Amino acid sequence: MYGGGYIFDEPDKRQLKEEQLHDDPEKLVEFEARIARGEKIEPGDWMPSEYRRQLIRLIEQHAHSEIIGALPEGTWITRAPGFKRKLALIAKVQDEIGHGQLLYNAAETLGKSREAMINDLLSGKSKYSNVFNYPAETWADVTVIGFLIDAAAIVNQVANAKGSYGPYCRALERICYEESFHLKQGHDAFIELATGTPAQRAMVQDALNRWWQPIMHFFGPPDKNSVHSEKLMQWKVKMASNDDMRNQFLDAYVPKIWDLGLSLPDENLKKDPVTGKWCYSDPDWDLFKKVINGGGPCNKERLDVRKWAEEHGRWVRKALMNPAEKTTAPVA
Ligand code: BYC
Repeated sequence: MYGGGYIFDEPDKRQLKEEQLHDDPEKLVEFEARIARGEKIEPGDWMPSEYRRQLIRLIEQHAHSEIIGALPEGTWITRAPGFKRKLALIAKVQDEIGHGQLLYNAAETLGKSREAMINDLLSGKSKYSNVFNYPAETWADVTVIGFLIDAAAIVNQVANAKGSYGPYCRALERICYEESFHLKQGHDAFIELATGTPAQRAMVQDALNRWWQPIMHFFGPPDKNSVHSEKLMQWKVKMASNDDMRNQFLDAYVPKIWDLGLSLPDENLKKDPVTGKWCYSDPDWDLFKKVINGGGPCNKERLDVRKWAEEHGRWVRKALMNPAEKTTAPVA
């Protein structure tokens, strides 16, 4: 347990039952037939232990990404240019935390407790999206996150909302409505800079140059190196491969960036007129591995902020769980 167990003292109460760890071959055939018919799998239904394990891994990582993802933009709330941008950013950051809640709820239906998930995030056992381990240095970075990272997330989530696990799909549908608003405000702020003064254009170009590689990494390793895609696609958890999602994103958003007269830091980026697929330079996959395994520029800072929040929110959780008990805020 993280930090010697002083954040959450409760053990995971919803351990998987022993019998669920051994898959019955007949049940597996029926389960796969249900998936093939396009049926949704619900929490009480029989499912192979590997399906459960994979879903917990993926949904939990997604939930952590929302919570950690709120941090780079959150630091800009007080510095957002003007009242309108501040209001939109406050609402967006609040939405992202709400997405985390929806996703933790969905993962809990599979038998892992919220406490265990948070502990795994804080101890570094669980991953979260690579993109949130980079600093948001300028206001232009916030516009790139709101426009392009939300766009990338939408490509992934619109596809996977049609997947097989009911609670995850329903959470994704709701999240996509809100992300569409985030994308619109991000696009609007991005256009404002791209069509602004030379200094504003230079600032947004610089942000694009720095964020492009992390965005290419966002969709995961190339299909040939993806560990989980084959099984997840067979079970309709992932509805498109990493490369297909990356290609969909490039198709929809590269023209919008070029239309604004901005460039992307990849001279090989172009659409192949014959295959309709985008060609690009291979992003640095060693760097990707380093970042997702704790070695990015902001991994430590991000987890330190979450640890601080858990520690300083402990008395609030205690008060909520035991309203009759006298609880006081610790003296700072
Ligand atoms: N970052 O076999 P693969 C948002 C890991 S938040 C980190 O292809 P898979 C927002 C992968 O976990 C929304 N790790 O994996 C919030 C695996 O490692 P493990 C973020 C990554 O699962 C606030 C290994 O690499 N979206 O939008 O088949 C503000 C092998 O990869 C990444 C989601 O979280 C990565 N980018 O496919 C603004 C979507 N990519 O677990 C915006 C949910 C790969 O074996 N996740 N890895 O140790 C997914 O859809 C899938 O997990 C992925 C990867 C497509 C990302």
